[in-house]
Amino acid sequence: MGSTIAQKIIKAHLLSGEMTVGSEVGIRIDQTLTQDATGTMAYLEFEAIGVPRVKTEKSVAYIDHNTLQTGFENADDHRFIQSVCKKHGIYFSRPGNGICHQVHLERFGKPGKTLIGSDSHTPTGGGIGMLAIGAGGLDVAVAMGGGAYYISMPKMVRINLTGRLSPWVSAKDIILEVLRIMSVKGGVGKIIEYGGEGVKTLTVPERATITNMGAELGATTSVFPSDEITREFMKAQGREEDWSELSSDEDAVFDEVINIDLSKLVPMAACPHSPDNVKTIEEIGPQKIDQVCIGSCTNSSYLDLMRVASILKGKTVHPDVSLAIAPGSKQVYNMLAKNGALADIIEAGARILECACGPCIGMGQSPNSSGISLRTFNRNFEGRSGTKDGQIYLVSPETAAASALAGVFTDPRTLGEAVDIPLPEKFDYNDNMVIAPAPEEEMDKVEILRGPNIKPYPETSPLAADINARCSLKVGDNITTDHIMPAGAKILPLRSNIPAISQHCFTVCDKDFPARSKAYGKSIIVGGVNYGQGSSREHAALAPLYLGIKAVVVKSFARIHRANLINAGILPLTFVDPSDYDNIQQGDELSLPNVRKMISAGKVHLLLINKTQGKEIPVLCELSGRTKDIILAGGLLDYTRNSK
Ligand code: MIC
Ligand code: SF4
Repeated sequence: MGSTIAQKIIKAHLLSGEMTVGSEVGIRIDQTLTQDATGTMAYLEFEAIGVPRVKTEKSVAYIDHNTLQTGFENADDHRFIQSVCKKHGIYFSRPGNGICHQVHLERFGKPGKTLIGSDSHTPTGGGIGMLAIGAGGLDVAVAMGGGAYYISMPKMVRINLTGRLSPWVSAKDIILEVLRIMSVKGGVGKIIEYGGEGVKTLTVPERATITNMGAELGATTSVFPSDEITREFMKAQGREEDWSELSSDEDAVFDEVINIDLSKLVPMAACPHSPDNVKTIEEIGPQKIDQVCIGSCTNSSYLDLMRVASILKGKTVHPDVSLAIAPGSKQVYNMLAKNGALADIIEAGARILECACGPCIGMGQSPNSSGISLRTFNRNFEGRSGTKDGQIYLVSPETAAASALAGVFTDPRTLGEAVDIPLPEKFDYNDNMVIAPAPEEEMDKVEILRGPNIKPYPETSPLAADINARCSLKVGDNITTDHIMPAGAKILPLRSNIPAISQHCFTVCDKDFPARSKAYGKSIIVGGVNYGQGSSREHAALAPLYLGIKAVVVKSFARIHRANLINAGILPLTFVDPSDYDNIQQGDELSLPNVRKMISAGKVHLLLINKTQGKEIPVLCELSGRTKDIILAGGLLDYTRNSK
C-alpha cells in the first residue's frame, strides 16, 4: 500500500509509536518557529527545561504580533526574546521583517521537513510540502530542546482539485469552499492533502493561503505536493538547493476524498462570526460597508498585494470606507515600493500599516460600532477585531479591493478583464533583518534582558488524590481561544504576565469569571462541542491553571487546546453521553473521587459526581501513557524536568 505525503514525512521522522489512526506518534522536529505573543512564555519554558542550545536544524523567533508599543511591556518582551535567541542558538527576525508564516515560507521552509510553531497558522508551510503543525509554546520549547513532538496519528483526507479558477476568483475562495463543505470542526484529527490537476494551476503563495486557513477546519495540518512550481518559487527566493520533490504514491489510501472543480467556484465570504459561515458575494448583495483590511498571514503575499494595487490604481477609496493594508513581509513591501505598486496603493487612499499581524489580532484598526468590515484574514470570531459588535467578513484580496472602491460588497468579476500578475523570476530577498545567534563558545557572555512585566510560569502541583470543586463556568458550543483568553491591544502586552492576563480570562463570556474562580479556589469548567478552537495560545490553559481550574468537561475538544490543557496539568474530560451537559449548572458542587488512582491505573472511564443535583455522570479521560504521566506530574514542564 502506498503512502500519502504526510505519512511519508511522519515515517521519515518517526521516533515512537505506530502509524495507525488515533494512536500517538512521536516525531523528530527539524524546524521551529515562535512569534512574540506566544514566544516570551515559550522561551521562559525553554529556559526552565535547561537545555543550553537548541537542537533543531533551524529555530526562528519572529516579532510580528505585539508590535503596537503603547507601554514598555512589548518592547521589553522583544528585547528578552532577542537576548534568548542570541544565547541559545535561535535566529531572530526583527520587528518590521514581517509576519512569521509569510517570512518562514519565503526564507526558511523546506519541503519534506517537519516544523512546529507556537502559532496555529504554522500549517502555511504545507504550501511548499512541509509537515507544518501549530502547537503550544511548551511543546515548541521541548522540541527546541531536542524532544519529540507528539500527535495522535491523523486520518488522511484528499482534496482533489480539477479545472482552473475563473478570472477574479482566488485561492481564498477555494479554502472558503472547503470550510463551507467541512465546517470548523470537520478537520479535527485529519491531515488534508491537496492533489489533482488543479494543483498545477496554483502558485506557492496561493497554496499557502489554502494551507494557512486549513487551521480553521481544526485539521492537524494541510499539505501540497512539492513539484516544479515549488521549485520555481524556491529558486526565485534564491533557495533552489532547499527544494526536493514530494508527492503521494499513486496507490496511497485516503480515509476521505472531496472533489472540487475550481472552474465552478465564485467569490465568497465567511460571514459573522465563524469562518465556516460561507455565502457567495452575490448572495450577500450590495450591502454597505465601513472598513476593509488587507493583509495577515493568509493574504499578504506579493501576488495578493499586486492584485490589490492593480485594482486600486488610478481610483479612490470610497468616502465611507477606511482601507488599511499591511504587507506580509519586508520583502513584499520592498518589492511593491520598488516597482511603483505602493504608490498606486497610497494614491488611492489606503492606510498603510507596518508588516505585522496588526488588525488581525485586534492590534489597532478596530471597526466602528456595529461596523461592517471586510478582511482578507482567517478568523472572524466575535469581538476579535476589538469591537464587540463589529461584523467581520472574510474575503479574498480581490473582493476586498473591489468593495473598498465601491463602498458596498462587490463581486470582483464585475471589474472587467482580470490582470494577469506573474510571480517574479527573482524575489527581492535580503535577510538583513534576521539576526544570527552568537557562536556557541560565546553564549556564556550573553546576558538575558528581563523586563519587569515578565513573571514566572504559574505554580503547578501533581494531580491530587481526589478533585472536589465547583463548576465556575458553563459555556456553549464552539468556544474559541479568543473567548477563553482574549487578545487585542490592551491584553496582549500581558502575555508574559500570567497573574495579570488571567484577570481577562473568559471575560468576553462572563466578566465575573476571574474573581469567581479565584474565590472558589479550585473549580471546573463545562463546555460544548469543539471547545478551544482557534489559536494555539497556551495562555488559554495557563490563565485557567492560575485561576485554579482542575478539569474541563466538554462534549469535544479542539486539538491544540486539549494538548495545552494537558501540558498545563488540567484534566481534559469529555461526556460519554453529551446530554449529560444538561446535568451540570454553574455553581454545582462536583467531585472526581479517587481520580489519581484511576488515572494511574490507566482507567479511561471516570465518574463525575454532581453533589448538588445528586447525579453520577460518566466521563472519558483519554490519555496515552505519556500524557497520563504528564497529567500525574502536574504538567509537561514538571514531567520534562522530572524525566531529565
Ligand atoms: C491568532 O491568530 O489567533 C494568533 C494570535 O496568531 C494565535 C497565537 C496567539 O494567540 O498568540 C494563533 O493563531 O495561534
Ligand atoms: Fe498573525 Fe493573524 Fe496570522 Fe495569527 S492569523 S499569525 S494574528 S496574521
